[in-house]
Amino acid sequence: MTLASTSELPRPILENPDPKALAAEIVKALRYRVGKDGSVATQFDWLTASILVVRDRIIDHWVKATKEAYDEGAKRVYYLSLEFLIGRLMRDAFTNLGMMESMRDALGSLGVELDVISALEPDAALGNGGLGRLAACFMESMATVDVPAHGYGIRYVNGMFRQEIHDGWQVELPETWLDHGNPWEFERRERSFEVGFGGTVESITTKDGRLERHVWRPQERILAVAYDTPVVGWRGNRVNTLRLWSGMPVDPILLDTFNAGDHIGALRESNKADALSRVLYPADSSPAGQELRLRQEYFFSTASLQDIIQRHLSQYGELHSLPDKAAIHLNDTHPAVAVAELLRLLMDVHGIDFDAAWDITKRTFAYTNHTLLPEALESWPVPLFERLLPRHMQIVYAINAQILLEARAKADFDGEQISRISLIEENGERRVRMGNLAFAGSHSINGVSALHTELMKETVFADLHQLYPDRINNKTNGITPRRWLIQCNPGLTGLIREAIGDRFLDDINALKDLDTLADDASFREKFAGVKRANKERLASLVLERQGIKVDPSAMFDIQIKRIHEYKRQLLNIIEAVALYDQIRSHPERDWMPRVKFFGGKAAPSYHNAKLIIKLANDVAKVINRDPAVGGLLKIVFVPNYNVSTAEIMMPAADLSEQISTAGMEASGTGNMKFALNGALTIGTLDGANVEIKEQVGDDNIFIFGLTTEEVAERRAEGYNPRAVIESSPELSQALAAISSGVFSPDDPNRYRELMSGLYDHDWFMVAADFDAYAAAQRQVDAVWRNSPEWHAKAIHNVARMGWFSSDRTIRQYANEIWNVPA
Ligand code: B1N
Repeated sequence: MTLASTSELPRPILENPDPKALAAEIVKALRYRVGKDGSVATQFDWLTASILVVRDRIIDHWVKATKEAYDEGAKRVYYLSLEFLIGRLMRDAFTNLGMMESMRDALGSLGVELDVISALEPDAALGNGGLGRLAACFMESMATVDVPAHGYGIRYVNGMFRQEIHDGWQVELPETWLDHGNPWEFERRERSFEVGFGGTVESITTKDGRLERHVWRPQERILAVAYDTPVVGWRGNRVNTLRLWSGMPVDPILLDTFNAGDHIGALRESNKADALSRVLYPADSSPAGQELRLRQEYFFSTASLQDIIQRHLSQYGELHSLPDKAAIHLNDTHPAVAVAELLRLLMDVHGIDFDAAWDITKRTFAYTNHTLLPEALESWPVPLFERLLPRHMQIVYAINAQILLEARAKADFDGEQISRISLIEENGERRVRMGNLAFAGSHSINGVSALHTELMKETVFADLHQLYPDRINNKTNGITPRRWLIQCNPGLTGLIREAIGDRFLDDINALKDLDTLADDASFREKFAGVKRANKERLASLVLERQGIKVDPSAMFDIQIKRIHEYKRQLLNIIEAVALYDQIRSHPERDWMPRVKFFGGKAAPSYHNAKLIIKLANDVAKVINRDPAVGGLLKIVFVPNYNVSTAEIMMPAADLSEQISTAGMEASGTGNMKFALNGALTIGTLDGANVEIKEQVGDDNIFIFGLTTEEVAERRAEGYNPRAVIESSPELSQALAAISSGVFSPDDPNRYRELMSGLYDHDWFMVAADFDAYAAAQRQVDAVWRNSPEWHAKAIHNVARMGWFSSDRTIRQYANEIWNVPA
């Protein structure tokens, strides 16, 4: 697929290599490494050859960086994450090594189009949403600010599912990103570790009957094999490693079983190993409570720890210095079992006593919390935990005894507080609380925005915070400006370079120099021209993929993120219905044309989220076809929203929808991507929106709705949504229309329950915020009508978003949590 691409950079960012020499390298790689001649090569072959050429350059930096860290005895950061949503890697590598233009020319001279082959690279979609994408931005920023780091995760064969929309409904299809091989990765068979499950624990005693140590004898054993991908930072400064584990059977085939005629049974081990790294759980902000998930969590945690320990021992010969040389970061509670596993390895394998091992553990680990949603807090039934990880269960009890002792020693802790900090939940079914385990085992626990961190202290971790008041700290999320400005928005990057020079490429805060240009009419026009070109690119994508024609001069109003009730796509859709009603009733008014874009995946088991996708599509069908609307309002649901689609949509947005119920979105990072690319935000005072408002200024953002405190008050005083709805004619009409089947004539009752849910409980306060949201939207229209004013505000947004670079975030982690130079 070729898109009318926006103008590329006017001049190379770095010294570009000679295109002639590059072309020769590409041809050589094609011949000797892909094994093809130019005359028979497919577009995929050219892609592979191009990746191999840039990869060679990366490897030189990689070897150097790894060796330097070793020689200097530098402290390393280990980022444990069940998700890395990295997307495509080739353009990113070209950008960071400053060879985009040379590669374009080199390929061009061979009759190959860079844009065509780069669109063939599959997205590495090893994550669900913000949490996984944050891990990817962090990996790039750690390389950029020169922190020696390894990311550790799972090499899922099937990443995030591919979403198709059939008759308005989401259909999930497996994503097979490895089908054409993966030229970025290196299999490291020699780096493999055993992973055990089940079995028994033996206590070994000395002759005089003293307990010497515990030995876990697992019933199942599986191998974790490493696959390494180099992660290159800006200007190739440093290259770090993303190490993903793949499951392998210890015995690929049980020959005895096979020979006895049980051919399927002979593959039992192989299938079990396979299952571990087969598929990413497609649930965002909700735990997948199945046994396989706990197995995945333990699988990658133990493999990573064994690897870290082996590296440390080979360099330092003992483990007491581990906290000085290794900072292990837990990305949410998904790797929290690592706390118990490190203790086990230190005690049972390396003979360190509990007190010393516990001290090493706490000084080594740090943990980031990403959500307060009660249903998203991980906990595992004790019987399941005990069956899969019997030794870890004992260790969890030992840790629990330790922290309960510390809590009782604090005079002011009552029984209820004690029961809340316990690692074991006792009401009803007994469960292991992974958040409490991660907290207890870490010296630092951070939230991902200022508001979220305060709420952590007041809610889920209130008691643990009282017990350990120095541990909770804030690290507001960030995004890498390489991918989310320079690479995805070459038009804007070129304009900025022309206007303020290149300093911002290395110091993103230099974007501030744009501030004064907001008053410069000719700059504003150029800025508008870039936005227009980006909107044309999105318009042609939507035309090509979906056959929908949209007008690039209309306001592009975009909400792209996972579909979740707390994110309130429903509020946006209902407002669109109300607007539709208004346009039809008052066609004489001066309406500003808008296109509302939606995109996002619903967890396959999340009924209401799937219904919301269907509703967006149903509403789109009616509105888009109604001649009475005359193109003033269009709705587009973009299927299969992913990192690559985001790279096209972020630069094309005029308005960014960040409208979660206050207190529920921990941070958000899409909000940052939009604003950095010159969209204005309409949003609630939630997550990082609060800090975006502080940075861009109150005049350059549209804030509406209840605050976190007000949401809590309304709920406490017995919120009555029915009364609210009845007092808002616009809202009542919109809900009545949806409920009565105006948008679902084929099944008039389709949305009845979804709507009655709003009348009866409306947990997410859609009704309470509706009028304020609609009013804010009309204010958006008023500003949009004054185009110079709109663009001045947009320019202020770009100028003031530098603080949200993940380089800033990573420097804070480095200085305040990991204690490594950055
Ligand atoms: O993490 C992002 C934040 O910007 C978002 O606000 C937050 O919603 C997101 C279980 C999660 N929190 N929790 C998850 C993902 C997968 C899963 O299985 C929970 N994702 C977030 C980055 O901080």
